[in-house]
Amino acid sequence: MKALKSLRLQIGIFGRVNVGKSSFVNKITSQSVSIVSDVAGTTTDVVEKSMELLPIGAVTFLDTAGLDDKSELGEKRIEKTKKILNRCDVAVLVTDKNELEELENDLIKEFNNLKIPYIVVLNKQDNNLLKKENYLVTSTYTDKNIIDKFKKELIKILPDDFINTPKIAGDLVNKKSVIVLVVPVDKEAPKGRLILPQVQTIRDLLDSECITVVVKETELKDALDSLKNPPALVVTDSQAFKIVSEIVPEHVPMTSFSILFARLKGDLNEFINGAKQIEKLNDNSKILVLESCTHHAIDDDIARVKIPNLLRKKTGKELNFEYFTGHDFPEISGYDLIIHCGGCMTNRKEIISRIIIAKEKQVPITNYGIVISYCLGILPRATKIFS
Ligand SMILES: Nc1nc2c(ncn2[C@@H]2O[C@H](COP(=O)(O)OP(=O)(O)O)[C@@H](O)[C@H]2O)c(=O)[nH]1
Ligand code: SF4
Ligand SMILES: [Mg+2]
Repeated sequence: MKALKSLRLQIGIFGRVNVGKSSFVNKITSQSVSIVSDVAGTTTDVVEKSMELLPIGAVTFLDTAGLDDKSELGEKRIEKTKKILNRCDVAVLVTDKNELEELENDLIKEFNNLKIPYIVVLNKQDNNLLKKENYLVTSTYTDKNIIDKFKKELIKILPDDFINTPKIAGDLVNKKSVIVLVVPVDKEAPKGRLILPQVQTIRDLLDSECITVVVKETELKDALDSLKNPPALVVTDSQAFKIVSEIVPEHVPMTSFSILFARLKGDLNEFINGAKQIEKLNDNSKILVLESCTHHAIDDDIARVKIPNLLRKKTGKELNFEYFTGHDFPEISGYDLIIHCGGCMTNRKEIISRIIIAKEKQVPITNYGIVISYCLGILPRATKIFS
C-alpha cells in the first residue's frame, strides 16, 4: 500500500453487465470489494481495489459499471466508465460469450486508439463450452488457477516501466549509511576494471545517498577498524563469502552481489524456494538450465562446469543437466528444477514471466547466484537482510 497511486499499475475492468467483472476482481483480490449480484447494474460506481500482485508489483483494479447498463443512472455510469479508460494503464474486457458483441468490439477499438494493452477474459466456462484462443478462458466459480493465469497474461502485455524494479541495495539501508563492498581482485577479475554488477551497485548506492567503501578482502579488516561505527551492510562476491563472513561480525548484515542481482532480475523469494528443492534431487533428477543469451560474458563455464560440479558435490547425486538458450520458453514439464542464468543481458519482465509460468507448471525455479550461495552454505546469512 506504500506505493504512490501514480506508481501503481491501474487495471480497468470493462464489459457488459453481469458478465462477472466484479466476481473477477473479487477473486483476484480474494476479498469481497464489490457487490456481486445477479441483479443487473449493482456496481453503481467505479470501485477501486489495490493490492500487491506479486511479483509484478502494486496494482489497482478499477471495477466499472457494465457498459450496456440500462438502469436510470446508466448513461452517467457509462460516461464514467469511459473516463476510466483515460486512467488505466491496462484494460481487462470481461465477456461470457465466444463471439464479441458490437459494444465489446467498440471497446477494443477504443483500447487500441488509446494504446491501452488489454486482455479479454472469457468468463463462466463452467456454464458453457467456451473456447477461444488468445482469451483468458476461466470461471470465477471453478477456476483455481485464475490468479496465476491472469498474472501470466498480464505480464505479456505489461509495459516495461510497470515491472516493479527494486533498487539494488539502496532500499536496504538508510541514507548516509556506510556500505562496504568487497571486491576480490583475483585472476578471474577483468584487467583494469570492475565488473558490471559491482559498478551498478556503486551507482545505486550513490543514488541512494550512501557512503560506499570498496575494498579487497585483504583490506576488509583494516577498513572495518577505520570506521567509527560498524557498516550498515557488507556486500561481497560469493567466492569470498567464507573469508569475509569470518571477518565481519555476526550482527553486521551481509549479502552477496549475486543475491542482490537475483532480486533485481527476478523474484528472490521464488528463487530461494526453488533452491530448497535441491535437497530433494536424486540420481534421476532432470535440471533445466536456462540461459538468456548465447554469450556468457562473465564466466564461460558457470552453467556447464561450475554449477553442475557444485550441485553434484552438495547432493552426492548424479543429476542430469539440460540446457536451453534464448528468449523463447521451452517446454518445462518433467523437469525437477529450473536454474535461470543471472539475466544480465535480459530484462526483469522476461525473467518474471518465466517465474510465473514455472510456478503455474509447478516446476521450482532458482538462479545461478542463489544456487551457488546455497551450495556454499551462505544462503541463510546472505538473505537475512531481506526477511
Ligand atoms: N456460472 C457462472 N456465473 C458467474 C461466474 N462469475 C460470475 N457469475 C455470476 O454472474 C452474475 C454477475 O456477476 P458480477 O460479478 O456481479 O458481474 P458484473 O456485473 O460484470 O460485475 C452473478 O450472479 C455471479 O455470481 C462464473 O464463472 N460462472
Ligand atoms: S547471465 Fe544470462 S544473460 Fe548474462 S551473459 Fe550469461 S547467459 Fe547471457
Ligand atoms: Mg459489477
